[in-house]
Formats: sequence, structure tokens, C-alpha cells
Amino acid sequence: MSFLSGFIAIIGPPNVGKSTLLNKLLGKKIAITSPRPQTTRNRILGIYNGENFQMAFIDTPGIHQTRSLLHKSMVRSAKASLGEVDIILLVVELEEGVNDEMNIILRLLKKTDKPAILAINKIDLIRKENLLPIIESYSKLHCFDSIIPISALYGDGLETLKEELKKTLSPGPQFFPPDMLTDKSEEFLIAEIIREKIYHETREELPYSSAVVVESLKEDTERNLLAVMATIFVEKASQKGIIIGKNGRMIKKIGRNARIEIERIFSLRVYLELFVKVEKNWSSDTRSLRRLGY
Ligand SMILES: Nc1nc2c(ncn2[C@@H]2O[C@H](COP(=O)(O)OP(=O)(O)OP(=O)(O)O)[C@@H](O)[C@H]2O)c(=O)[nH]1
Ligand SMILES: [Mg+2]
Repeated sequence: MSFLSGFIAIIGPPNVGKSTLLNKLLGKKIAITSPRPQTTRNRILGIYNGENFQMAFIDTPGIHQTRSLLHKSMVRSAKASLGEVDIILLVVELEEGVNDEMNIILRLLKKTDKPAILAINKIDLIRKENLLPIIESYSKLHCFDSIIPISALYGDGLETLKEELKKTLSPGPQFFPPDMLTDKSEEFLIAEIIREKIYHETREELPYSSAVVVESLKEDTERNLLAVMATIFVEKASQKGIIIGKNGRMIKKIGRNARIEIERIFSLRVYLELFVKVEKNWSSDTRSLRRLGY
């Protein structure tokens, strides 16, 4: 049997569980997740190896209508990923229906002739008997190669999904070495974990006004210690105050939560030092966006 491979873009509206799905498929956390929309800001490659096949998944930011420069750049990168893959894996939530976001996505699908698989996520939230009409209504929207109900969080339907994806792969090379998990650097993954903790601990516009850059990363193999210095960029002085919190309580909590997770993922003791800086209105400034990796 020849080797099968393919690039698969995970696309969909914001907050439907695309990154949760990627992590679950890989069995490793490489993409951050949160209950808020627009968590993912960059494309993230995640490689899944099976016997005689390789799937290269690309997690993408949620597609939505926006005026914000940051979000426009996010949506642009999600749309661009469609051109770079062999298979499209559209993830939706149960009752998305045809709203503006879905209309944009359906228009994009119509423009390509690539195989498209639909995963209807979060089925743990409804009764089984209510699923059929939802599947039926989605099947009318586009000629999907298959429609698979899943729960990315609990793992339901993922074996079926993998089987369907495998059927869609073509004979091709092993694009990446079998021990490679992602194209992202340790710096990126660590900055993202810190950003995830900000999404979980802060409110309103603060998550959207925060960006994280890892300034330095030093591994001391003798002491099994990783020393990380990172900066959280916010847009206004008032936001800096909130991120630091009363007596530094907020920044300590973000730092502690991030450190615990970095230690778990990298199996190292971690020393994490966080700084907070104001980069005025960075999310609406092209040069700042580029500097911060967007
Ligand atoms: N109940 C339930 N919740 C889920 C499931 N999958 C994801 N979630 C939750 O949905 C929320 C969004 O998940 P993400 O994986 O961040 O969603 P996303 O599509 O990557 O979001 P963006 O990156 O913002 O576009 C999180 O709170 C997840 O825990 C699921 O199968 N069931
Ligand atoms: Mg995401």
C-alpha cells in the first residue's frame, strides 16, 4: 500500500471548537482555547501520524465579519489557508444556522472544488434525537463529502472523523518527520499559553487588547530548569493597571497558571518572569501588529 498524506484546514466560525478539536485529534495541546470568540490569532500546523499516513492539520482563526485591523489579519490568514490545503474540515456548532459568518464560509466553499467534510461539534450539549434535523439542515447548505457529529471536548465521533479524513487523503509523501508535532516555536507556544491565561482571567476588551511576546528562553539542563521572560503588551495605561491588579494579584495569578501548564507540557521546572508594557493601540497599527506576530 502506498503512503497517504494531505493538508487539512480546520475552518469555521469563531468559538465552535476548532482548536479543541485539533488538540484532541493530536492528543497534545498545541493550540490555546477559551470560551471567548477570536482566541486563535495565527494559523497553527499540527501533524498527525498514523500507520502509512500523515495528516497535516492547520488550525485557523474563526472567520467573521470585522472592521478591526487585527481581526482582519486573522480572517485573512484563515481564508488563505483554504488555498494551501487538500481537504477542508469545516467545524460548526449545533445551531449556527445561516448567519453572516456561515454565509461568508459557504461562499468560500463554493469557490473551491476541494473535498469538504463537515463536523458538527458540541453534540454533548443536546439529546441524540434532536441531532437529525440539524444534520439535515446543514446538508442542504453545501455538498459536503460527509457530515459527522462530534464532541471535540469529550472525543465522541473522532474515530469516525479520522476514518473519513483518511479516505480523503491521496497517495503522497511524508511531508514532515514523524517526531514533528507542529511548525510553531517553543517561544510561540509559551506566549500562547500566557495569552490563554489572560483570556481566562480577564474580562471585556482586555483579552482582545493583549498580546504576548517571549523575550528570552534559557534552558539550564543541569538544574532541569527553563527560565522564561515574557512581555504582555496592552493598548492603554488603564489596561496595564488591570493586568497587574491590586498588589500585583492578577499578574501573579496569570503567571502561576501559565507556569504550571508550561511545566506540564515541557516536563521542566519553569521560572517565569512577566512584564507588562503599553504599546498604544497596537491592534489597530499595522507596524505594531507585524512586530507582535500578526
Ligand atoms: N460542550 C462542549 N464545548 C466545547 C466542545 N468543543 C469545544 N468546546 C468549548 O468551546 C469553546 C471554544 O473552543 P475553542 O476550541 O477555543 O474554539 P475555536 O473554534 O478554536 O475558537 P476561535 O479560535 O476563537 O475561533 C471552549 O470553551 C471549549 O471548551 C465540545 O465538544 N462540547
Ligand atoms: Mg481556536
